[in-house]
Amino acid sequence: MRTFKGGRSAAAAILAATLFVAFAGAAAAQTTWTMPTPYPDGNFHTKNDIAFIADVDKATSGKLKIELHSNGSLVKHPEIKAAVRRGTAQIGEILISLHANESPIFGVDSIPFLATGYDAAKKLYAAQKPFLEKKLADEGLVLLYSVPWPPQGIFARKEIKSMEELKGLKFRTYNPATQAIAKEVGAIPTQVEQADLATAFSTGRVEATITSPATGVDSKMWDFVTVYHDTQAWLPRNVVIVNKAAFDALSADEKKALLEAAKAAEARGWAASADITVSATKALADNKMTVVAPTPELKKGFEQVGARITEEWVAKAGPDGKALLEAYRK
Ligand code: PCA
Repeated sequence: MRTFKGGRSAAAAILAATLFVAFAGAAAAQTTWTMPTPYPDGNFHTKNDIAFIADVDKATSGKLKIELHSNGSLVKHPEIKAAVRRGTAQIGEILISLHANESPIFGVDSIPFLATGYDAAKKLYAAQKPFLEKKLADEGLVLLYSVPWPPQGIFARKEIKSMEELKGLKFRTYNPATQAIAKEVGAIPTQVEQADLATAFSTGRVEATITSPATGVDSKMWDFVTVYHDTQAWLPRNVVIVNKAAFDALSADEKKALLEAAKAAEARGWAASADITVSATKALADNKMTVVAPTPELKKGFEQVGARITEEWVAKAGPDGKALLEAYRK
């Protein structure tokens, strides 16, 4: 009995040890990254991230797993960049212009009317990229890919025919540039993340905003406002960033897989953004919103505000900003 028992436990011990070694081996060979992102699952940026994660999984045969936490569920948007810097999250997505107060370089994509279509936005990204990568590298971050939102328009309860009509409105902002616009026109700025946008409108905390038709659809803006002004003022971009130490810890093959998937995600994301501009604008109309082109007066007033914001940006951004704009305008 004793012998039998002893033999059994020895065999079990050997089996357990074998399994332990096998699992430990697998665990050592597999890396899991945490990826907080700000926008909801149905959003085109998030869908693009999900496809990116699947590509990475496939190209590394499951060795690099990325766990997505969308809609600010794990880390709130304003904290995502810091979380990736610290390495509490290895990878994350942010609207880069949210951080324009840290460096004007981060905010160049949100200067009104500097780049208003996809071709111009692409050119601006190319001009910004070396400066952006350097700023991020200073913070221990690697840029993986960057995708624009559709061009930005004004959502309001009635048609706004001039910038003066925004005066006194409770105006939802999402970055320093939209705060600056609100201040310029005498609106009352309130910073609200997209994740909280519907609540902010439904409770009356805000009554107008500038954002994309994509966000308009994500947040079902037709429940709160009636008019979308297709001003096409700028295309703000999201970036997906990685903690440099986490990146450096990958094998050469994994790095290659990650960078290739990122390249594909960037191309796919730009194409999706352009498609969404059309389909989401249509969806606003289908949901009984009035979609209008800006009146000449609104456009002129908005452009004047844009010109003042451009001047302020140039004054703040120094030699790097000047070089960036020269590269863009070349
Ligand atoms: N949607 C995001 C940022 C820009 C956009 O189109 C938002 O409204 O928060």
